[in-house]
Amino acid sequence: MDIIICSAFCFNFSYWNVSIISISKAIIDMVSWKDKMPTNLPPDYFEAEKRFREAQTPGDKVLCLEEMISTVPKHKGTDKLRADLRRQLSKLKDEAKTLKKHTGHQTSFYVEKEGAGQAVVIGPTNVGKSALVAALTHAEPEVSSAPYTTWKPLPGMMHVEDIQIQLVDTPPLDREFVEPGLFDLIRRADLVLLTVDLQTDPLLQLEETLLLLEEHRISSPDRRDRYASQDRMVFIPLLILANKCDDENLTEVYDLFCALLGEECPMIPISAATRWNFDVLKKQVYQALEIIRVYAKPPGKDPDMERPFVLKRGSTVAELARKVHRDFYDKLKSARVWGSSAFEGQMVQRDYELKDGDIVELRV
Ligand SMILES: Nc1nc2c(ncn2[C@@H]2O[C@H](COP(=O)(O)OP(=O)(O)OP(=O)(O)O)[C@@H](O)[C@H]2O)c(=O)[nH]1
Ligand SMILES: [Mg+2]
Repeated sequence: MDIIICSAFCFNFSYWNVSIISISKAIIDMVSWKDKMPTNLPPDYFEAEKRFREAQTPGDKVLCLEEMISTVPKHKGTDKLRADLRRQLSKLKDEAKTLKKHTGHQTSFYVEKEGAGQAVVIGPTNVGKSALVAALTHAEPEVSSAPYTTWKPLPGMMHVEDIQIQLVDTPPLDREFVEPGLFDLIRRADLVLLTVDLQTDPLLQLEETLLLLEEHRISSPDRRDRYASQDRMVFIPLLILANKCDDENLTEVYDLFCALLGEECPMIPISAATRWNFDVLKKQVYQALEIIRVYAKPPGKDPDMERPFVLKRGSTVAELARKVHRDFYDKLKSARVWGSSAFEGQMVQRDYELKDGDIVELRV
């Protein structure tokens, strides 16, 4: 087993070495673009560029680069920049393909994001991660009282009101042995659901798991102030799920657990077995993802209230337009908003910040 782990590590290391060199080269190329950049790039471009720099894998970098390209205005002054970005994109796509071909084991830890956000369910063995994913989605992971049952990630979609959020069941996160690739999976996620077993020393489980994450430079934004150096740290929103809270006696245990822990992290008591408190869990997952739902209304027609557009909290009318269609983003003149605006159907500009539940009519 030691030999397998060791050779897996060496292989990983040599892969990351190559990958880090090519990613660094991509960043150096990006810096040299900066000198020639036209001044009229929108703020979205710089946000996508920031995410590009922070992205950990070629696949994630591809997504960010595509976003950057979509935000560059089309005119003579940006021709060179767009060509350079496209060249980088095709290089990174090749890299992502090579990674898929050569790292058979790691690819099972690359879970394509679907729905409004990806939440990974992590924690020590036997805390009920698989039971939770099975109870909240249509996925069918194996649930067993035997430890170390799950050995690869399994995604499922959880309905929350009118949207779907992806939950990913994962193998145990344990100091003895962690599946290679699990930390990369966590780093790519939008939300971490750290699960502990309320019936078996939850405090120790929580502390151990947070420590393991920290050792791999993963933490939550609430804990950001603790780190003098935040170099190469990834901060992902985190909720603690205190599972197996099956009856009233256990809610007392939960209260004690909260008292011991202080106000530190947002925590939800639940029971995968009885499905208790799932409504609260869903609401908090939705809030922690920091997303909003916006409903598009074609001019002169009713809004489509069945399929909302999901945007990051703080998004503007222009960002909605880009989600609807690239042409809308380019040609958008104004919009009318029902919901957060001062009066119904108020005319607003591209930079108007939308709120959850808004109905928007885009005018081109
Ligand atoms: N009483 C009780 N038992 C639960 C609950 N959730 C899960 N279990 C039981 O806990 C055991 C472990 O559940 P799993 O879902 O397989 O645990 P896991 O965290 O996925 O374990 P690994 O795959 O080994 O990491 C099973 O016997 C489940 O039936 C719960 O809410 N209450
Ligand atoms: Mg499991």
